[in-house]
Amino acid sequence: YSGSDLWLRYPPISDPALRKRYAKSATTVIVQNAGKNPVHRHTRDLRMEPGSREHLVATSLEAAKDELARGLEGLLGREVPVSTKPGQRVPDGAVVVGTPETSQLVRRHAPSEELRTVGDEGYLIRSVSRGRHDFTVIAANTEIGALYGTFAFLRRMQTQQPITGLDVTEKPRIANRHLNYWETERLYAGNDATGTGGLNGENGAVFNFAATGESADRNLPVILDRYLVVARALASVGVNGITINNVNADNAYLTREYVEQTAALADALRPYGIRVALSVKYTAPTDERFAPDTLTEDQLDPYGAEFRDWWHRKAEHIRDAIPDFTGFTVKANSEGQPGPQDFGYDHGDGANGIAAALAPLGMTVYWRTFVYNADVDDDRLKRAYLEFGHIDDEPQDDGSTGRFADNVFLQTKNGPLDFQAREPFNPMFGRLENTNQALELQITQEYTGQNTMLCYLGPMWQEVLRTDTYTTDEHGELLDDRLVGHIVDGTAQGHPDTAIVGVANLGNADNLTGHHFSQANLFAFGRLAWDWTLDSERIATDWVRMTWSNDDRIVDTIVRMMMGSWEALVSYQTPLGVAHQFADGEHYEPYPSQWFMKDDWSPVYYNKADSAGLGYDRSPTGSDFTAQYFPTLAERYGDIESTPENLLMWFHHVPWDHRMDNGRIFWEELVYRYQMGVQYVTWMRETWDSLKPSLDARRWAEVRDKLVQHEIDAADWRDTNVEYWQEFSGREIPVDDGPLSATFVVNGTEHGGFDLSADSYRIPVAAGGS
Ligand code: BDP
Repeated sequence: YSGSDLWLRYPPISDPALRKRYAKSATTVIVQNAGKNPVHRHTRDLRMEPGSREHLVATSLEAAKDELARGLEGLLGREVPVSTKPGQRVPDGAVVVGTPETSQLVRRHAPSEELRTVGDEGYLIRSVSRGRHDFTVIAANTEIGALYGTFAFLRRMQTQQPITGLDVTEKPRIANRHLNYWETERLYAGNDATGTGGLNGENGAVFNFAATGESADRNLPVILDRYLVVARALASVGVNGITINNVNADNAYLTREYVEQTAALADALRPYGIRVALSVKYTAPTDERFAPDTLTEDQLDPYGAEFRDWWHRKAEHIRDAIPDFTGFTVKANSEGQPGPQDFGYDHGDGANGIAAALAPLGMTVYWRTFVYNADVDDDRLKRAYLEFGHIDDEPQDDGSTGRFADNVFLQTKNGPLDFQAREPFNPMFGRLENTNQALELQITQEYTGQNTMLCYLGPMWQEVLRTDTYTTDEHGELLDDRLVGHIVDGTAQGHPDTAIVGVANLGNADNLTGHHFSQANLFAFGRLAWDWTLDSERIATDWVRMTWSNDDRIVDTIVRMMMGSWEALVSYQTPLGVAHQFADGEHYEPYPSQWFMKDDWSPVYYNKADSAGLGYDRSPTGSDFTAQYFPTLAERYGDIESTPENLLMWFHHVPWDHRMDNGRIFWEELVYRYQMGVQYVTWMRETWDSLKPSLDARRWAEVRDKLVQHEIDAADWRDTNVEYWQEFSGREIPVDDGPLSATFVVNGTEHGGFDLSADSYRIPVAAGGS
């Protein structure tokens, strides 16, 4: 088995008693009027690749019906009759899916006052008894809500929970749950790059219209099986949008030819509730390929009619092909991308200019805040707040505060640097109060082991979302419910529109993400985007049950591997708050001694290693970045004694003999952390070996190969760093009195004697963390 179905594999339930119980409660599928309201389709001749397994659906209810049929057949090991007729009789054990509009059974059995509470995307699942008949109703106000409910019902079976006595109501906490899709530029998901060029002339992208050699026939794209697997999987966790091209945008995506292609993709994704957006370059209006419809640089005035009309025309053209197009993602004045500052305007002017062009079309601008400039700042981390904070604070003529338009989201990475394995949260969350903010997380593992290292990111996102911003009001009083999650879900600041964005990791590998365990990160992103209060271990457990096995022993073992894997990676790559120690370019290997092109692209800029110690002083004695946080955290992070140890070097230049909480000196703890991290990987490899008899051969072997390489590369991180730090610390490699079962080599000398007992492997998961 290749893993190509992600978590929607539906293998037969092996426990016969359970299978029988489930079969009794899932005898028939009833989805009345499933094909009644076909979603818009722009491309007349949308078709699947020859010999494909999936087929195109025209409505979300059809998708729900097909999914139930597919899922039940797989799980129960037999076909289950499906009915779409508007008949009255509900057989015992039926599963009824629909909306009040499509189904009189839903009208009868799903109380409308309850349905009202679940909104546009929520659902209720309820067990109903009528005389001798028991059945299940999955009801929603919209077809997409009904599809989400269907996946939730199937998930209960996939994870072997009860499907009787149900009274479930669910709705998402965040409205826009989007992916940004980067694989077109960087192939972190380890895709097969040997295929033919795709839409964008790149290899390895999940959406690759030319993959079947039909490039001559570009306006009649073929939908590959995997697009629909991805669409189903994303719908199953509630992802409802995707920006399909890289943030370093290519204007080609705005040409007629590309829009046609994108429209075909949008047609295929639409029944699954997934809407499409595009990344654009701020200066696109000057691109010659749009001639004669181009502007001069002088006309790039975001308040001018030419600029706004140009963007309006482009958006309108896209809207004609993609009526539910969501809008544009913009990376401006960031890493060499052009932006309003090049023409004497600021981010507010630029974002609002495009937003004004989109507003009449109901579209949104996702304006990224990933800006930095080491030439003007002593600390790159300060830039975003310096450029965006004052615009958010600006008094307006109408008496309101904040200049950004209502249809602008500022899209901000979780941490102030750049998707490092551990960062404190970005102070933009909380500090900005009057602007819609989208949280950007990186699902693709650019800095977290790419497709080689097993690193489950659920605990990291949980840590970010549950971190307290310690927001105070104008009198300096602490406010309740000001975790990062409350800012993002709109409850803290009363924003009506909310968004979370994951930089996705989908490619054309058989298993779609390169590493089988990277699938878990996509799954976890979707679940947390839907409900950020979910526990990452619960999510991991669901994923393992849906993907690998329902055997409790196996589930426990794999979940245990996953839960410590992120903290382990932090430990062997960048422990105790040191960051960005990567070799230039591909961001996988260590190179702590490197100076690369620019200060703030260089490991030495971040580690500041010297004979006194290690780490970046961002306290009031250093760059004073800490002042961007609210007072409680500014104080806590400003003082080395109160800074959480996992962020020590983020905020301080830590003396080599600084005393840690456990009594060790900093140097010893540092080396110990590197070693612990590697030991965890060794433990994962050994543990995985023990699962060989219990798992399917191909996937087991593929993960085993990854773990072997993972262990080698983790040891390289440890040795390279410890060796380099030792040049500055001048101290011996510490050992302790534990049983000797592993050694490591630094400067040609073997070191060992760390406590390798099982407990030391269990790196605690820091929930609530920084
Ligand atoms: C960095 C990536 C780069 C992205 C950039 C961004 O290395 O490819 O373009 O982030 O977020 O981490 O814009």
